[in-house]
Amino acid sequence: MNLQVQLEELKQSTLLKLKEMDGNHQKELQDLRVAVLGKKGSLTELLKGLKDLSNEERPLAGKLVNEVRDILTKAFEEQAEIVEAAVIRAKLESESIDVTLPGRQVSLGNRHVLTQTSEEIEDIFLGMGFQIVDGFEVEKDYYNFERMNLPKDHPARDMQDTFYITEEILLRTHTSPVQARTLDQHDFSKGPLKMISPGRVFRRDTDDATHSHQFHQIEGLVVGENISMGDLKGTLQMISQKMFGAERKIRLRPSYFPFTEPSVEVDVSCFKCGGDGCNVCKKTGWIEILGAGMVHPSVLEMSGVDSEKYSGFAFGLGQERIAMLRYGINDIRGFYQGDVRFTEQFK
Ligand code: FA5
Repeated sequence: MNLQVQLEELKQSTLLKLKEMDGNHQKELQDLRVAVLGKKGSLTELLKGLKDLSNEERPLAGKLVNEVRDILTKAFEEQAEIVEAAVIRAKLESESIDVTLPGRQVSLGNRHVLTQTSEEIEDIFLGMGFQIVDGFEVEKDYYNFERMNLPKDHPARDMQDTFYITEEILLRTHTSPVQARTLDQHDFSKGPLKMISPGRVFRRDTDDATHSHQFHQIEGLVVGENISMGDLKGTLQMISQKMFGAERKIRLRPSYFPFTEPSVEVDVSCFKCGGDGCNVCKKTGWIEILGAGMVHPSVLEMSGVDSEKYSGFAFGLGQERIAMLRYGINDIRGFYQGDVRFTEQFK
């Protein structure tokens, strides 16, 4: 058969088949493309016939083959678009969307109650012109004890045994070492020092409802000229009222810390029994929340601060105890267990 006729037949029959293809013929369309335009397809076969033609006939026939290939390639592309659109249309028609269905609930986390408590306390102090200072959880024995007036053989070290990294490096037992580090840096010619420092501390304590071997404190330190015990009491009273409301009472007990003189321990009336005595407050009616006192002159002198000219007060409060009092949490271990039934309550 004449090549020209064969080409025309191939073109017509392919265009006819293409026209009949719809959304159900994606695979057939692909197969037909391979069968006609592919490496071993019909058009390629016809192309091979060119070699049998005379020199005069060959250019014209070659042109014809190219024309048919272009027409068919374009037709395949157009039909592929039609088929694809039909597939999408069918899919859209078969899927019905119920716009009245409620959306899927996204579960959002929240900041830990200890973080919230710490931020609230920080806000109160920022409002009073305090700066917030960071300390080191892994601290030198020197800052944790010696600079706090607790030399190597001091018996009060026994109250704060801890985890040692080496003989000289330990996990800090309180946030008080930040006092010494900040005093070392402060330039008193520019005004008094007023800082707080929140952070994690560690002790060799036995865990129970109100004690943990790892907990959080906020250190406070004010040093300047003419700072007195009255300033300390006023500051503590203000914080207690802001945190616990007017109905909760506080009491100051004489106490002992080697780095303050005089020293006090501050208790708040028990949130559970209101002061009658229960298992949470160990039948005393009070829960201790912080230790405080007037900065010991030796602590000032060790930082090169003239203790004749400057005086100050310091305090260290337990963040967990504050949160327990505020939210009526009766077991400190809840803070660290990561149970969502606990954490979700503080959204
Ligand atoms: C101190 O740690 C002193 N550095 C506080 C201080 C600072 C006194 C500045 C004077 C001047 P104390 O060991 O009492 O003191 O601890 C302070 C607070 O941390 C306590 O009142 C209590 O609220 C909390 N606390 C102590 N031990 C634990 C524990 N094992 N678990 C949870 N909270 C604790």
